[in-house]
Amino acid sequence: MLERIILILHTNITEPYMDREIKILHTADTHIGYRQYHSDVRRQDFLDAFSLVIDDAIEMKMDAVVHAGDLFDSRNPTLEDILDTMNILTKLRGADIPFLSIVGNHESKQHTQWLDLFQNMGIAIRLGTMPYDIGSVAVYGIDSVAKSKIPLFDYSIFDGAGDGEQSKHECKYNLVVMHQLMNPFAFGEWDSEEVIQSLPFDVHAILLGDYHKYEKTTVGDTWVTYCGSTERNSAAERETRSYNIITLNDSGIDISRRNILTREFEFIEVLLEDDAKAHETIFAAIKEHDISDKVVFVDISGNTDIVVSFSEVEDFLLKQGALVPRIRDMRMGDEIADNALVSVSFSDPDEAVKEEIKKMELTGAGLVIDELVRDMLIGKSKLDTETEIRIGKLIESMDFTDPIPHIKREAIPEATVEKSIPESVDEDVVMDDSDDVSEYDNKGAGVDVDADENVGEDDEVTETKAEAKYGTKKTTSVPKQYNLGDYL
Ligand SMILES: [Mn+2]
Repeated sequence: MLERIILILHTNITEPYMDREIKILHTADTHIGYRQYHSDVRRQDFLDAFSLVIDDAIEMKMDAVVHAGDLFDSRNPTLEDILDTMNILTKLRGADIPFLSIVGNHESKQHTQWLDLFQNMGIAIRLGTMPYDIGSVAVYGIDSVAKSKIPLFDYSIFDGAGDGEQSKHECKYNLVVMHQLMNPFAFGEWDSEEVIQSLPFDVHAILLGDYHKYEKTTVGDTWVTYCGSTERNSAAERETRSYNIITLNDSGIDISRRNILTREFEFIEVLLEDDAKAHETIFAAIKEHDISDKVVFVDISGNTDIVVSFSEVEDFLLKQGALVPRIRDMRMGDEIADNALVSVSFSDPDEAVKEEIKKMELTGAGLVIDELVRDMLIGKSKLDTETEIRIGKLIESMDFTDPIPHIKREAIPEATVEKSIPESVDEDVVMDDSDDVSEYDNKGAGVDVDADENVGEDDEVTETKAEAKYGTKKTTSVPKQYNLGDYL
């Protein structure tokens, strides 16, 4: 005890007094641009949650806002996402509150980061190895490090660029902002103790992002805390969302949590008994809840033989005012209905329809989409995702070295086969895959080519026949540019 008092006295004597108390708002994982459940309203919700946090920071006259990564949900946010974010950050700057941030795993680009753009515009500061001082508080940052690179992390980058910058530093408190899963929490991948021991300065608090749930603990004398995400990124994030207020003064560091009001998620559990009338039971259960404007999960358990039309339940939820209707068939295991491909089987009355569809001579992709649209087990809200997955698989399974996938090779005269392989095919495919995020857009475009694809096919047939007719003269012409749609 006496030792402790002496230590406190010692601390107060050798470390500088703070001329004022410092208050920092710690937030993270705002995931702006996330169109959860393909809903534009949910995209706006994520933006609104961030805006609300910034409004609070202004109202409470914070000395700084620290954002511990994943400002954006993707490394390629839309221009709308970027503009909306800029407007919020500009509002914060208008109140003279600095926005200090690091790069999270979701938004991380190859070289220059979105944060660099915002820093250039004067609406954000990218934290790093050189401290950013707020009064007597120094703030450092470490961008998200991939799990495999953690053992290789070089702490010497903090050695003050060799001129003893850090040792001259006279701040009372040093904070480190990171976007990682840290020990001592159970899910940890990087040891807080190691970080604290390895950095060439005392670490008084590690302010974290990445884990979306609020957590707070101490490692030795150092605080280690997650503020939690600002919106629910999944149904698993059931707790009220929050941010942290870090208060630093001469008597120490206090970390308190403040809740954020976000859109409500409602969970409705329905047990289907052996003799249950499925839909009546489910509708009755839904009616017991206020689901207006909420994201609603109906979790079905019980007898596996009872057939449920997901799209009918979805329609009912929408009619009752739900914003997003989600049905999870727990009988197939939690979340399976959300993710797994549902096997398609047509009952007898549908055979006639099937025959008619055959006559339409749809392509492979066309058939896949047709099946999905007709599948009663797939809710309307899941059509986009399912189509993406199925068409994606179709594309993966395709051999793009084959020049004309819809026509049997034997039909093409031998001599022209090699020459008719256009080099541009591979480039097209590579281009489509090179950009992770717009991949969806490209796939969407790919899906949308039904009308064009027969034309492309016909053109190719004509060309090939012409080549056969006119021999080598014709084959020197510019190779045809292929679109992904030509293959679908
Ligand atoms: Mn995140």
